[in-house]
Amino acid sequence: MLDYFDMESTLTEEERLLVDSARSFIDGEVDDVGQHWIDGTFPTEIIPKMGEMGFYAPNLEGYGLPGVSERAYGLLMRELEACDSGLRSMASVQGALVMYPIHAFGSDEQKEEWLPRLGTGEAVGCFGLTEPEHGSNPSAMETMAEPDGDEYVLNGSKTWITNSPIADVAVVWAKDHGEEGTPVRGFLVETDRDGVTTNEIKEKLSLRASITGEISLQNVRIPAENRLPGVSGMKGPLSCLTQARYGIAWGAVGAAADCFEAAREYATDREQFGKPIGGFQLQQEKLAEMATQITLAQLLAHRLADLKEAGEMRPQHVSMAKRNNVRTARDQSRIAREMLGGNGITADYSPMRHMANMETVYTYEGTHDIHSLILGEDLTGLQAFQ
Ligand code: TGC
Ligand code: FAD
Repeated sequence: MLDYFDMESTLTEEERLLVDSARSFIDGEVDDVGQHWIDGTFPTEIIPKMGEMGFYAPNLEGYGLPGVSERAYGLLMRELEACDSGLRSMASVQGALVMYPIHAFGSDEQKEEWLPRLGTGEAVGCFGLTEPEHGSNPSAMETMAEPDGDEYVLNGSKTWITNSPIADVAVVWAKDHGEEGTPVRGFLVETDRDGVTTNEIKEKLSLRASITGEISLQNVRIPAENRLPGVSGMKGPLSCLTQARYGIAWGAVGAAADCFEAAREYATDREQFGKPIGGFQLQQEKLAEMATQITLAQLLAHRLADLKEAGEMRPQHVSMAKRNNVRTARDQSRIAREMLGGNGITADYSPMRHMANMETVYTYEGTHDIHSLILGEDLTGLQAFQ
């Protein structure tokens, strides 16, 4: 993988081992991601294998979790997304969006019940924040939880939920009508409860090797102890997003670097006008720009890891890195596709698949625009969302 400034030499032994094991896992276990992408399927047989490898929430401690460095977690996301954004999404949702809130805000019973099973991939989780009418502004959500004796009754609908059709448990964010001001709270909802349906959203033209669905909740009764006790308000879901966005900032580097390698290899092999196309100045300029932009994104990800390790990372740092690195991957995958000519539009090569995936990655976990506004507010003190 492109490493122009030799950042790999700064990795610890543990981090290097994790990169190597992720690469050999992908080579050995992920058979044909291009075919899954065409078919619109996820290779579900690798879900427990990814658990065995310690790919879910590897940066968390306890409950059998590896507790690796934040950089190692980022590098893992990079390796997974170099294969396909669908693999990184699987790990992001399970680790950062389901296990993290249980770990950070759950009761001891919730942690003991779910973290070991989610960590091994025996159980699959999903994260329900977005609603049909409330995407970028989730604080306007309509899903509600009404207390009724020692239970809650949930009503509402969530959409665009990664893995909801195959999930055993959903972390559902809803307004708690039992509390003054109806603050947003997290609820653990087992998907086999009466009143839960999780229809799949089919025929996506992006992130095809990932399962996406809705969560419909109609008078769903859950025990009151299924509420996450440790957090109240939008801070709950938003702090999960910070963890996942950190992984995306790294993942985008992997997707872009994979496109770069495909373009470089093609440019040295493919001949036109009697010589490899890589010998023409126009193609060299594209490779030079691609390598530069990917290197900048990679350096940003490494610095973000330093800040996270030191406990100095702010959500706005993550916004800048997610925003920049995904834009880089989106732009550079398109240039790589272009360099492959007609072959570039087939699934035999990765750039167009990554390019299509990046439309989702540019949109989820806060759209590019929303991250501009988060940065704009931080830089001016003036809020421009409304
Ligand atoms: P706001 O009033 O700004 O803040 C409310 C409280 O939350 C705190 N906070 C954060 N904490 C941690 N991390 C963050 N990123 C945080 N952002 C804000 C804040 O300090 C405050 O705390 P406190 O103690 O004062 O209460 O919140 P708001 O409701 O006005 O939100 C602003 C906005 C627009 C930035 C936010 O809603 C936003 O980020 N919108 C984008 C929505 C989004 O990203 N949705 C993602 C859905 S999940 C998904 O896409 C998964 S894809 C998974 C995959 O397949 O990989
Ligand atoms: P909207 O919010 O309606 O935005 C539409 C356009 O308006 C965008 O370009 C946006 O940038 C712009 N816009 C919005 N507000 C402003 C503003 N104030 N100023 C300027 N421009 C603005 N969600 C989950 O909860 N869990 C998941 O697991 C999950 N997985 C997903 C998987 C996929 C494949 C996809 C596509 C999405 C997923 N999402 C998930 C949802 C995702 O987070 C939302 O799509 C995203 O937050 C944007 O919301 P929206 O689609 O409703 O767009």
